Amino acid sequence: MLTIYSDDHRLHHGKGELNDGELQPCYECPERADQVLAAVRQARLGDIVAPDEFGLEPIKAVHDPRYVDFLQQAWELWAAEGRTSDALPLNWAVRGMRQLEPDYIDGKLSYYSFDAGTPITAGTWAAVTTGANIAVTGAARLLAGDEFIFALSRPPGHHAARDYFGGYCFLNNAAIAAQYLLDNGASRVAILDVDYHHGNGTQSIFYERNDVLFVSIHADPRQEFPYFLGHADEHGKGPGDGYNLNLPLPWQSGADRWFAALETGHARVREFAPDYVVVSLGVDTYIGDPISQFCLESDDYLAMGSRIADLGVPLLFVLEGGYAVADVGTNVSNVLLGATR
Ligand code: 6XA
Ligand code: ZN
Repeated sequence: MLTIYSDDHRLHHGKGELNDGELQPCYECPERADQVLAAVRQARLGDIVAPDEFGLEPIKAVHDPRYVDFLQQAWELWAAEGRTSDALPLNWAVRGMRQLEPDYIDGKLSYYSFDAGTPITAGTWAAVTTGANIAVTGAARLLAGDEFIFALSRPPGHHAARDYFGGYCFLNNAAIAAQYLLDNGASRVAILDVDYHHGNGTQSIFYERNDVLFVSIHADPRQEFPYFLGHADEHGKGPGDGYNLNLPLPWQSGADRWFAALETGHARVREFAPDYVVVSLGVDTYIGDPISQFCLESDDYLAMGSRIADLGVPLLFVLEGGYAVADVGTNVSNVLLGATR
């Protein structure tokens, strides 16, 4: 296995997110990646290399160029107003309101987001573009013949859609990698999202396409963030009909229910016969996760990795969520260990 990693993730370090009615310290913090890196080293999972630079083209192949330009400028526009704290949006265009991009930075933040838990800081742009480069470097290595890559980056990506951020995510690293694979020779790519939360961004990006199969196992959106996407009856649209499979589970689901859902997803991926599988690897399904309500134990992640590797297709694991900082390294490295055995 090869891990792609850069210290640049530290450049994104939000001070706070709105949670339980208070501005609380961000769960999505640099220590997460530090722990995962330490665990990958300790488990001797193979070489760790720096990403290559791919510029904005692979990013703009997935995200609206106007959104990408906004992300690039957002901190500068915010700081120009004399603000030194993180940039956070405050209101959104709900039913009956108009979708027009405002001129003022506060309005732009609202227009290009869907929650108040995802601060933009001075270093966010540098961190998220490095994250995208990490994912694309992983994809390029698969195209060159590697079979098993881990893209170790943060912040995560699967909530980021074509033109909005939220859920701690700005650029959709898994989607960018999948599109890069398709643009460079692959015919079909499956994205298997095992994060506790539904990958609404990934689903929406590929919803009308049949060259990307999206399969997600997640907490039921009737109970859990992101609330407004991720139901079982969302199966794709037009040519994409049948190429989106949501497997929502109730709060308190443990290994029995989770692995039963994985079997359903596994069968669908095999039927699709992809050239590559991108795994959105969140371990916030862990019983000790501070923001989640599933009950997987650390040993279950070994079985998860092993069953995913049974797909028999080259794999790119992309780090998503997981906030039990003391255990996130063990849980992620267990998936990777399970997959390499
Ligand atoms: C909202 C919860 C954000 C969830 C982020 C995540 N405060 N997504 O882990 O996978
Ligand atoms: Zn998550």
